[in-house]
Amino acid sequence: MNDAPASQSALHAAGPVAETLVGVGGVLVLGAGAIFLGVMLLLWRASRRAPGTVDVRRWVIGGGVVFPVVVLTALFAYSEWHRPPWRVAPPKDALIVGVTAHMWWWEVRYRDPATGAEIVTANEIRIPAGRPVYFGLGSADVIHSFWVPPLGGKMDAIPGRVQHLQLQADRPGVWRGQCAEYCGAQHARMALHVVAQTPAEFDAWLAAQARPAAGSALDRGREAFLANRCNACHTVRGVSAESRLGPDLTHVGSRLYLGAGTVPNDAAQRLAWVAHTQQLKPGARMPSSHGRIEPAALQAIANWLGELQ
Ligand code: HEC
Ligand SMILES: [Cu+2]
Repeated sequence: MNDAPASQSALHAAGPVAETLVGVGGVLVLGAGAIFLGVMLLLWRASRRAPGTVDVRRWVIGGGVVFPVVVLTALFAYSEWHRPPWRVAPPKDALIVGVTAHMWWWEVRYRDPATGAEIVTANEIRIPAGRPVYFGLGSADVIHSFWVPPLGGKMDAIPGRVQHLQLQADRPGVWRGQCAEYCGAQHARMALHVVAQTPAEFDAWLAAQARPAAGSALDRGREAFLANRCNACHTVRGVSAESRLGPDLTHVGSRLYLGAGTVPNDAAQRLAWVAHTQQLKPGARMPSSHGRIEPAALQAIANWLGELQ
């Protein structure tokens, strides 16, 4: 993985669905530009003609009715023809990923191909390059919208419904996505990252995610995590699985960012996130721990989170 900031540009397509959208968008922009120029030209000509010499009826019917009907019908047919596949059934070779939007983070679910067990993670979606990925999108609270512009289209996540979206990355890389439907105070900090890997790397990653948390029960950080009831909201498989109010932290140390793209996941930011959550992401549904948990225990928790690879 390189260190360049992950692209969120809809113009730099990294997969077939996004390429189609860029192509259709280009045709629409060129067509609109040509029509705009044509209208300006007519306006210029009209301004130079004497009043009363224009056949108004002909222009209103031709330019105001016939022309738009022909152009819009053609555009409709063209864009329908190129519409990305939003079919209800996933293609046979697709990877299926469940995504549930929360205020203001993304819960991500896979099936372990070996056991069929559910694997839960958050805010970072790893996918194998070159294979279609079929998303089932839901929401736990309000309407959100799932959008990773370099990889494909956008789809709303609506409470009480499962929506579908298919994306594909042509090559390994990291791309940024963003909630695209205003959903409250921290809508802007509701990003996600898609990491496309080679199929072998992806399989190894998925197998690692399926395992329970690493580390020993004697770890000070683990003790402090439980003693301070972080597990009232967070699951760490193999340690505590009481709640899913917050992101699953079983392998949080392996993720690129914390807080849905709010801070990079390094040692200093892990401590800062737990201590000063409300400063980094005001309104986030997790309390700051600064002043509530003594510094040594906080440091131990942050170190332990880093070890949850
Ligand atoms: C009241 C529920 C609640 C409690 C208690 C809580 N958290 Fe959280 N935590 C959340 C929520 C919700 C998020 C997601 C915040 C966001 O990004 O908007 C979160 C996010 C996180 C993240 C970032 C995960 C990621 O992948 O982005 C870490 C790490 C974390 N919490 C650690 C802790 C620790 C350590 C404690 C105990 C000191 C704790 N949390 C207590 C609800 C809680
Ligand atoms: Cu949003």
